[in-house]
Amino acid sequence: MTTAQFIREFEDNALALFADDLPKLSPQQQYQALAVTVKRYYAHDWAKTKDHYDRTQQKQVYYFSIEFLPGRLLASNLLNLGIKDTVEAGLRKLGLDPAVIYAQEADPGLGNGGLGRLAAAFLDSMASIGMAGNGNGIRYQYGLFQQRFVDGYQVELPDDWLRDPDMWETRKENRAVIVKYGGQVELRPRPNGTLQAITHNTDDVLAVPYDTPMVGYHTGVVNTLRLWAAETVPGRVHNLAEKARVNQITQILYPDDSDSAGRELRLRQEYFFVSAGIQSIITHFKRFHSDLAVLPHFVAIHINDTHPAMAVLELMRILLDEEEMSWDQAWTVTVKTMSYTNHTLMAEALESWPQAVFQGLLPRLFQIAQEIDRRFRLTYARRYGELVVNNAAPLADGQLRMAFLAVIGSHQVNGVAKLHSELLKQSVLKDLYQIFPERFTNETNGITQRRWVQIADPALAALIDCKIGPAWRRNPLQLTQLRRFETDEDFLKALMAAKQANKQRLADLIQRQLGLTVAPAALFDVQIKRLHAYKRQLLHVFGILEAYLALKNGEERPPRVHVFGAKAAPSYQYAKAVIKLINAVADLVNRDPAVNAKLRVAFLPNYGVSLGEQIIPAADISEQISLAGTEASGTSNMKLMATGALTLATLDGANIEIRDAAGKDTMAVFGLTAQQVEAAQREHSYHARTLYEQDPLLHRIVDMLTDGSIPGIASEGREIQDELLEYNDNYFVLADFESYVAASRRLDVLYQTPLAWAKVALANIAASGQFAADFTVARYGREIWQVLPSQPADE
Ligand code: GLG
Repeated sequence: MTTAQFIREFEDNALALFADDLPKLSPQQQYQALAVTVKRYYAHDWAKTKDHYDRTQQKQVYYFSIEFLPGRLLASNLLNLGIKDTVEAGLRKLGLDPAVIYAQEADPGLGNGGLGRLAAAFLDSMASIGMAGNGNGIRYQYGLFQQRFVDGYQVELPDDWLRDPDMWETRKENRAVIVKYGGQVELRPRPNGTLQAITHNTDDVLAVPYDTPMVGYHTGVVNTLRLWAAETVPGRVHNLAEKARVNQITQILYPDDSDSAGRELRLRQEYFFVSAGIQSIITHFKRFHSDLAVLPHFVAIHINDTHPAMAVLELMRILLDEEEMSWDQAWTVTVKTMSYTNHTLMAEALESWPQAVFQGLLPRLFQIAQEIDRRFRLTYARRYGELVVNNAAPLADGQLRMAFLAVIGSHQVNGVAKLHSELLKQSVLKDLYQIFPERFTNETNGITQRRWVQIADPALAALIDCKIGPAWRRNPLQLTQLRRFETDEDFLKALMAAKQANKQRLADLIQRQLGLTVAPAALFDVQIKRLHAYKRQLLHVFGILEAYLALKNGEERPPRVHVFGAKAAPSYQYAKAVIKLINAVADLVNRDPAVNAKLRVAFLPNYGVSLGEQIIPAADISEQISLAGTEASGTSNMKLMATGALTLATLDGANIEIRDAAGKDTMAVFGLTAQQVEAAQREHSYHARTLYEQDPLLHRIVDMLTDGSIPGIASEGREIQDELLEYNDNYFVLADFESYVAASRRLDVLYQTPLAWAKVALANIAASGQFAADFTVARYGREIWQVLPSQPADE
């Protein structure tokens, strides 16, 4: 395609859509016309890919996830289609600014954080390595709330992301299915002696799929993300209240990835996309096969975290009740089809449902769960003893435990980083690990360098091309070749200059958004992730206060800008208190002329994928400071290293593997190890108050929370101080403080020698390739799904 061709098609589409010439349209209309133009460039490949899968009957993966955070798709589609440069040149020729047009697209906030972003990255990667993989989830009408700060407090506004039409989705009315809730189950004997379950008086909801293309990077493969919307069943009488109840199912994303206790609507959501997804898989499968026993040869269903764990029950239901399989056969098929990823050790995130709630909403599924439970106990009690079996069974203490159900109903179970996968076996899943050791495996998370480096940091990408050619764009492992240039001063200087330009852009954004001036020459110290006690943004704040006191004391420090991005779940009071604290400390520091040439704090509101694209390329320091043993993997650690930030970290999650890859001296490591934390917890040997009493600096900082030195945090300061002193500091902030400050100071020292710093930054970039999600999904394919990457035949 030439620029001229593109311009002609773009102008035609604009005219057809809006009956006006391009220059007269609003940027949003221009964006829409551009999206329509781009759609035409992949439409053929999308149809061809589906057709190819049907004809070859290769095995397909269905990735079930209650969250997908794809980010804006325009630039990514252009990049993956290989026409980004051509299109941008065309836009400029027309006098349009590509950045302005890209910004018109709503960023679909259909997820909370790492979990949802990982799911989206996997889809991008599957298409990009030519793997037959689809997403299955929910088309939320409102995404994760938009965050504003009012007087330093988080305020949540609805995210009406569909106000302008989503240009990529296609409504597939002809693929709608009916999802049934409630009712009474009748068991009728079949002639062959088995029982048939029929559920009467169900509450029926129409599930309508919206398909979004997942365009592969230069592969011609276009896979599908299928998101389901709830509607009333046509032709049935509905009053307004009923209608509202149905629409509610897919109205909002739960803004809390760690606490979904007892929420019936959440349970409805889960069954909604699980049932719709499985029904549509089976219907499609039956177009080509008559024997459901061979399902696992053609279909792999992945349970992403526990939310879709009832997929085990729903597939069993269909095989037993609709396909008339025997229990044993249905169970064999189900276990071979399912696999499950655990994403957290946090107890509150291991979903369980009160039996009565589950049974009321999904009576037939509950019967099946009971039968799974009965057989599980019967099969393993003798060998492993009552205690182990009771600890591991799906039903106990009036609860249905979804993680256990997922393990029992899957042939493979994985954690998301080496440490996490080990800890799973020792803690939350330890009893099931005894019974099914062969099922447990690790698949360390990954990221898409396409978005985080190629799109978000084009200057760095171009520099890399200059040295090692463009092959890394296809195969990020090639980045290791950059090591050869660690003594190439000109290159190191160029790297730092590119970083500097990115920092200037972020400084401009901070100026625009917060009215705060920051110097791009300062160290940009970044922590971007959900606000959670275990992630310890509080430790970062304590580090800032340490520097504040030192500067007030006349000490010399290289200038630093602390950049935060974090949303707190609206019901998570402690997290919101920390948000208020960060903003209050920002006010204190930024307004104090005695320190503010050396120390600034910028808390940018509404962190999400798009803001991440602006912050990440500008980071010098990546804060990955969770209490060891609590962060399953982390993925911002990988994104930040890929654009050359140095990691300040505990030995937690994937930090450990990052250090192993980049080299010991490339990371500023501090703090207790997971083992030490576990021992301290087991032996109750940690006493936060003693530390507070013995360490004068800590004492001073903890006191600042309540003595009025930080204005505006009377109640929040008290709450946080109580957590530290009265509740014995559950996340060991005080314990790790001293070594945190020491590690952070080592980075100050290194920054004094720009070339030494640049060398470490380069080592990080060079080692980042192994954390490409392309490799992660290829491993899932080999080890879990038995689906290999393959390109559709070019015809
Ligand atoms: C989880 C974990 C993260 C992990 C992510 C993706 O907390 O450590 O990187 O999943 O596996 N709830 C999450 O975001």
